[in-house]
Amino acid sequence: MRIDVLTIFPQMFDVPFSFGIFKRAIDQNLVSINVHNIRDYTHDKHHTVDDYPHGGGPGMVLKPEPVFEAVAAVKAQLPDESGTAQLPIILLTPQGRLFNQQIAMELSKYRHLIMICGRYEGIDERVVEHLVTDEISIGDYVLTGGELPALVVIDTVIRLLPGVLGSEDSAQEDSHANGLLEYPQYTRPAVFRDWPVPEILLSGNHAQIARWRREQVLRRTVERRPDLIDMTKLGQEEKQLVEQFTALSKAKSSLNKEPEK
Ligand code: 9D3
Repeated sequence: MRIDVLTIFPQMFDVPFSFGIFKRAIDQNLVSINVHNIRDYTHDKHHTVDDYPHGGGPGMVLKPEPVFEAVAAVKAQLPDESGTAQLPIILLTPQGRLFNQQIAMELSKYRHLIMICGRYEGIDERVVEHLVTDEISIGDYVLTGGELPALVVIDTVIRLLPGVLGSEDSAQEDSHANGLLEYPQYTRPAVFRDWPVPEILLSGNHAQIARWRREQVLRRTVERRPDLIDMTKLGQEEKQLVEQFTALSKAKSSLNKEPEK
C-alpha cells in the first residue's frame, strides 16, 4: 500500500514512522509512506498556506490552491496504469465520519490512499466539495490538527495489511474482530506482592480456562462497553451469561443511585 500525507507539519510524522511495526512494514516495503509539506506547493514569497475567512470570523482558513496542487503532484507521480478512480482522498476533520475498525478494514483494501491534515480553524470548503472523497474524525474531542488523527488511521490500517503482523498477532486479530473487550492477562510471578494470579489459570485445565476467559470477556464488555454487544453474534450459552451479567451490573449500579421516585 502507498500512503501520501499532506500536512503543514511534516516533521510530526518523522518519529512515529521510525519505530516498531511502522518501521518494519516500511523497511519490508509492505507500505510506503510519503509525507508532503503543503507549503512546498505555494508560489508566493512567504509560502502562504492560510488566509482570513471570507465573511469574517476568528482564525485562519487553509487556502485551496496549495492543497489542490499537492494532490495533483501526488497523482502525477503515479504510474499511468494505476487508475485514480479508486483513489480515496481522505480529509481528517472533526466533521468526518467517526473512525472505527470497520472503516480501517475498508481502507486497508486500497492500493493507495491520500490523507489531508486540516489545521487552523478549517480548510476552504471547495477542497471538501471538489477534491476530497472521504472525511474522517477520530472522536469527539478537540485536537489542534489532523496530523495525530492521520497517524491513528495509518497505524490502524497498516497493521491490517498482510505480512505486517506476525502470524500469532493476526490470529488474535480475529478474536478482537468479534468486537468485544479482551480477557485479563497475567504473567509470572504467580504471586506478586500478595496478589495471586487467578487459580484457574494455573490449573492446566484448558477447557476450564477457555470458559473462564469467555466469561471474563462477556462480563467486562457488559459492565464497561454494553454498546459493543451484538446478541445475534452470540451462542445460546453466551446469551445467558450476558443476561446474567446485565442483571448483576444493573443491581450493582442501582446501589449507587437514589431510590426511584
Ligand atoms: C472553530 C474551531 N473549532 C471548533 C471547536 C473547529 C476545529 C477545527 C479544526 C477544531 C479542531 C480542529 C483541528 N482538529 C482536526 O483537524 C481533527 C480532529 C479533531 O479535532 N478531533 C477528532 N478528530 C479529528 S480529525 C481532524
